[in-house]
Amino acid sequence: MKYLLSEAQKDSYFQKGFLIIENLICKDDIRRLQLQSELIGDNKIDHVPVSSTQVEPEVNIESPIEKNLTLRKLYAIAIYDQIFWNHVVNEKIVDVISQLLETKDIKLYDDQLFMKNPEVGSEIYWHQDSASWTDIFPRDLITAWTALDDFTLENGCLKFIPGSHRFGTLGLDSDSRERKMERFLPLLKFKQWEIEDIELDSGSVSFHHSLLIHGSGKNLSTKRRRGYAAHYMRSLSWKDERVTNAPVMPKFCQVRGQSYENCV
Ligand SMILES: O=C(O)CCC(=O)C(=O)O
Repeated sequence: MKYLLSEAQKDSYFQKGFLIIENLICKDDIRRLQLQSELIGDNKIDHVPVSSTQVEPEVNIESPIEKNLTLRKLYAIAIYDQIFWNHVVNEKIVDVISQLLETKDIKLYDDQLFMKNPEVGSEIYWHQDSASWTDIFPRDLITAWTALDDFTLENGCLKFIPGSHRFGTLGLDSDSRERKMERFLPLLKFKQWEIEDIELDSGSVSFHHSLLIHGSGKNLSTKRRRGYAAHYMRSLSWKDERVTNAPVMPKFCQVRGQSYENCV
């Protein structure tokens, strides 16, 4: 193992549902990811298919904003792009995941590059990731979320509700915003549900549990706020085929260790 967590870091993750490691990724690697995200975001390379792109929901088609600035996010890109795949298998990140999941057998569930463009970069409302990834059990996947830019309150940094992962699945992702409010708001009123804003320097990585309630603000700055989220799970996780509302995913890729029969 290249990167060993202290007992205090592990305890903090289990208590709070997230762990921040500052400056985990070296400047050269971040620069490479920044350049590649601009090329992909500006549609200058063609190995990432259009099916991997999602446009901001509230963008007016008549708007004078250039098309590449309307991109909300790209997903499932590491399977097409070597630079992002190299990041997914970055030893330091996978070492952390391995210690937090307490296994050496790890697969990638999915990955997402959040572009959060200026002006149109929208808020991401409170949610739990496992409420969308309904068919994967156990519901303890971990997202390694790498800051490609500096993250501030102004440009819409991540927001976490520490400890919320310990309360199970609290609302389905398909719930309306009002319904989610109904479910989450009573929780937010307790003192222990204070919101933590996660301001980060580029190169820092935030690891969060798939049941942690989180979101991010609107981008009120004049520049893109790019964050790359890779979602990891145990190779021993299983997919419940009876679940009908789960996203259709490409084949899950092995990141470290081995795979198991009848598992993901
Ligand atoms: O980057 C963001 O703004 C939100 C990220 C997020 O919700 C996630 O990675 O699960």
